[in-house]
Amino acid sequence: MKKNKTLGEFIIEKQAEFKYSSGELSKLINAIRLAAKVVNHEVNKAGLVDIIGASGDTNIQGEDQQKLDVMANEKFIQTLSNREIVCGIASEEEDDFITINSHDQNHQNKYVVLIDPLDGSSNIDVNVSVGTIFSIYRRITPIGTPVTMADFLQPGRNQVAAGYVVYGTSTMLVYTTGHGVNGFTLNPAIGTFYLSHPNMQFPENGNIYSVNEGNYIHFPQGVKDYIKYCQAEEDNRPYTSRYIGSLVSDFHRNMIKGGIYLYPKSSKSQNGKLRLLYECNPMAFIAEQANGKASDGFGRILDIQPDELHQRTPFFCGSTKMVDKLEEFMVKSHI
Ligand code: AHM
Ligand code: MG
Repeated sequence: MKKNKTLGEFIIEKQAEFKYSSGELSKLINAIRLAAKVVNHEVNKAGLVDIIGASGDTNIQGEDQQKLDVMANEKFIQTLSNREIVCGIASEEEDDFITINSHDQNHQNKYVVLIDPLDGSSNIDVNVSVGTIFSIYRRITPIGTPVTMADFLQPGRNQVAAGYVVYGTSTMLVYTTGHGVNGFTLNPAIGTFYLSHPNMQFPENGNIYSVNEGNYIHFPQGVKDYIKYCQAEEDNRPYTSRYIGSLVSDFHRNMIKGGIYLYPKSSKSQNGKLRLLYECNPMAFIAEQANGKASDGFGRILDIQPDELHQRTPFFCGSTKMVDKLEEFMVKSHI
């Protein structure tokens, strides 16, 4: 493999892998790459808010400072809609989906994008990594007509691409188009993403568990039992506990090192916290493409038929053997 391959080169090279490809999906990934760079630039300046003004303040040019999650939402929507490559966008930040080109009967755009523009944004104030998560489907309604809710409420197994950007110690874009998972690291000096993590794979088993243990008392019995199993002194256990509270970063670490991420339902929130369409489905698709597994505790995340845009689901994702074990405990506690 040629060294120092850029994301731009990789996208062009991979275009041939798609049956019926018109280059539209490549353009779409390119648009996301561009928006990610802009958002990265803003996120990196977050620590300067005390110096240049906090969100809600007026900056030196007399413009209002925007909250970063609002800014990220606008950047992704602008970039995707200006380029006329998608027919609809749904965002965790918006109540309803956005229809693109609804007045132009000639448009041929066939993809819809679902996006969580800045996940884990409460971490920004404390200089901890945040991320962007995206998910792409082919529309199911006829090309040239306005999109409908049905185009967005597809089961995750229909995704044609999904990915995330992690704004961490370095900024990375990781994505799949259903042919494995590849990771690209941004060289901030020249604004170029380079292929740094080809063919990413979850280790089959791992020794890290990531969960907000402060909620333990509210967890279902199966999850409590699994956590006790992780902590027991047997075989290669106790496991290590690592929880950033930023899904993208927790997922990214577990994919590289081997681990499981858990966001169960609790007695406080019956369906957990994470959103099926914006967070769980894209991460589940990436996980499966990287030989990992994603479950709601009893079944495959990608097989859930969504009923509404902002639906939540319990989420367990990571190294296959660890998710299998979690499911075993869930089933046992239900017998
Ligand atoms: P957000 O979409 O409001 O940012 O919430 C999602 C985030 C995830 O990134 C993270 O894993 C989780 O919420 C943390 O939640 P908690 O603070 O309840 O542990
Ligand atoms: Mg989120």
